Amino acid sequence: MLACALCAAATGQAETGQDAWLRYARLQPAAAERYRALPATTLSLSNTIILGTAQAELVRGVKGMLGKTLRIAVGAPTESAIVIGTVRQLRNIAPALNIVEGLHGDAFWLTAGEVRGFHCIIITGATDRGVLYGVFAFLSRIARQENVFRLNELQKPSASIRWANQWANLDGTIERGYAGRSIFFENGNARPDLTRVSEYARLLASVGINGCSVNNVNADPHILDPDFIPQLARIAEAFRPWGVQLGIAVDLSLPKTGGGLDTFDPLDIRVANWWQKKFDEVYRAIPNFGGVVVKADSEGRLGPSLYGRTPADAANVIARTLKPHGGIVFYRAFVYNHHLDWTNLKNDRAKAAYDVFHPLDGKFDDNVIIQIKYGPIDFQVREPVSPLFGGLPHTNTGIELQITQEYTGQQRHTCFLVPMWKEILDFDLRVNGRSTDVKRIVAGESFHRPLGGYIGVVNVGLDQNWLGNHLAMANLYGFGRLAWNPSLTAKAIVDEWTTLTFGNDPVVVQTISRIQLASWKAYESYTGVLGLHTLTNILGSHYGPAPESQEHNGWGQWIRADAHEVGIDRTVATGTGFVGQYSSDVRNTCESLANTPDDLLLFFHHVPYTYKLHSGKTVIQTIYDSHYAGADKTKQFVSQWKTLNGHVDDDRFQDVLAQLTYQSGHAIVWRDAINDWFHKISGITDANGRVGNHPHRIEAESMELQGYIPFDVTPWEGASGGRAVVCVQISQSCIAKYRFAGPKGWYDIDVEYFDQNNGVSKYQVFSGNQMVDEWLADSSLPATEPNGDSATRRHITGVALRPGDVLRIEGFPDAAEAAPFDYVEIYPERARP
Ligand code: GCV
Repeated sequence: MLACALCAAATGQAETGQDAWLRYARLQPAAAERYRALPATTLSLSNTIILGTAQAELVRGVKGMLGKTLRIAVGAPTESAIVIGTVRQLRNIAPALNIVEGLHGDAFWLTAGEVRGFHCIIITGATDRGVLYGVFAFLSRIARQENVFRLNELQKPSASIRWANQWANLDGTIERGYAGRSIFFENGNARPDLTRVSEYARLLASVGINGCSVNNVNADPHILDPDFIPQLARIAEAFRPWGVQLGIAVDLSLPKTGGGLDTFDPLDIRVANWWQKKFDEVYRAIPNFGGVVVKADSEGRLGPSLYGRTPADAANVIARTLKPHGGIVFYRAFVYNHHLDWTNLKNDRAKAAYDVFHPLDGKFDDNVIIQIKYGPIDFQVREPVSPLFGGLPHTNTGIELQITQEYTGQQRHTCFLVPMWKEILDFDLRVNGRSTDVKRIVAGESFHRPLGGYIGVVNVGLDQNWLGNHLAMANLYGFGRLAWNPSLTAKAIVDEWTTLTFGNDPVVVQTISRIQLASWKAYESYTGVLGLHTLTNILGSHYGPAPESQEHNGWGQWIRADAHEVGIDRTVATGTGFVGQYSSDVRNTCESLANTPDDLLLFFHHVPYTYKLHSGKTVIQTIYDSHYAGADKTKQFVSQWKTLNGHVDDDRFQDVLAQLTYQSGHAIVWRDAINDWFHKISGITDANGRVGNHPHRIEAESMELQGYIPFDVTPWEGASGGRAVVCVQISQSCIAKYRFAGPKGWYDIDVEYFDQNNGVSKYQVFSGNQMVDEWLADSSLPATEPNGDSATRRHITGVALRPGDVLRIEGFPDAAEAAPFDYVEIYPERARP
């Protein structure tokens, strides 16, 4: 790998992450030697557009990895070749070939055999798209240095629906997108240059994703304007060579709000006709249009309830217009009232989806899929499986997973979600006392449904590495791989991804896999444990810590923490009754306090802080300890990553180092905010003496201030002691001083400051008259105030201090950012608290 890194440097090629896992990096000569017998020709059995793409990809991959340019041929072989084509074409040309059974839909088969007397490698599938997937699998094998000569590999996707959703707005912004502007839209139109869209489709196809809905589910009415449909057609054209079908999200009120009708009642014939006419227009422009996603009666979106109609009425009216063209309606089960009365202990948002959809089971047309978020709340760091998966045996269902890390660190934190998705997919809902795990339900197997599958909310942006964090791309890769084969282990997936993305060096693969596999639980440990959700600011950014925001509002993400107890009682016996939505087997587990697993305890039960878990520890001590352990884990990620210096290219090494370093600082912000909050509310001290006790910490407000003034941070837990300092001197810097009193030696210094997105303050740190560090607060965190979203840590190593030395922080405000900071920690080198 070192050689490869040098190679990239020598050719001046920066590793931007744009090629993601499709880098096709040159193999070392010894490894390349294993492929010397590869045929020199690739022969396509037909010249369709997708087979053309597949053949070009084969040439590109082989050229990249082996440095050889395959000869391109179409038609019948005249020499040994890598043959690509559908089964039908293969039968015509090689009737004697014994073709494997079971090649349907998007399945493919990699094999070797005689074609017209020549020994060939054969990549075939029932459809062109299957062949394309086979080509990607073949190239992946070479990249991972596996054998490609004695192949007999049949691969079938677990489910027919494997879609990406993008929440892009037509103005170019992305709802819950963390990697720049939309690749699809800008200024109310599709982008003139759709190169990134084609590249994205290539990435999707390489992991078997076959559809993509491109606009926000909070849909803009203009998406179906007559002059917008041709623009959608351009996007569909960019997708088509990669076998990705275009979908869009639509607003159900459109017939009224933009269609000239006085109603959008789905049972009004004028409304049905309106949709019919509209989608006829769409299919004229985009014959392979895939379908629509619907968000209705949810978070302020209008829906059928306005007319006393059901989601089935609404879904079916559109489904019938799409049906003749093979289109699908994805109707989202994310339907709930966000004005719930929080004072009523029986109210429970978690019950909403089942309450609305279960009574409609069997009433949806067969080209409707109910798109269900994995848990009953909203993409939290841990939730139980949505009971709705078990409540729709006569309806098609799909699972909605979130690749964009809305509640899991927004790609500023590394959080590999495949282990969580695996737990959800493997969960056995025991419907009617029989084994019914989620992966078989959404595959359509358990209830013999014709359609079903996986929908991933991705939200890639124009940033070169698509998601804004190189390591986060493992989530997109993992989503595709799981949708194809949910039985793959998280380790197998991450090892594959790492090898393709960073190369074959075992040190690299082991180290990155270790970090990735530990990252979800680490994130959970410092954000919200025991089933408390991600304790973030749910009223704004969904990013930093703000536990209080869960409570006392209509959004229903309550944790019901008071001075003595915490958690929601969702039991049938005494609580909201949510547990009753599960089958009796699951109910028996979750209804009982003793049987509920610790990691979901507070999702299902309201217990005293002193309640002892299965682990033997109390709830409160578990909260304290986990937040320390989680934050410590992120510190290890940094040191583990550092061992890869020289093993991965410098560009990505530095990018990831900066990201993990920031994460380990923000994990401390999380740790302290959540622990301080529970400490204050419960009044129970940490048995290990850490919470509220930071021996190396000097609060900014306690320093000698010149120009800086103390500032109460909101919410208070976003700053140590609830306070920070801000520089309110216009066009001047401010100073905070501290006289060091510890023993002479080498020290590390951490400065906890706030990096808002409405200014670029400068900070300088001096020991005596000597500047030891300076930096700009120039990142784009989601905050315009000092709080838990903007809190950031600067780590300064190796500062020589003697008793009496004066440490000086000088802050230079800019625009609306008043060079705020929270505290300084000074500790002997390598003894980070
Ligand atoms: C697109 C959450 C997000 C919203 C999102 C919604 C949904 O509430 O915060 O941004 O809206 O889910 O999935 O519809």
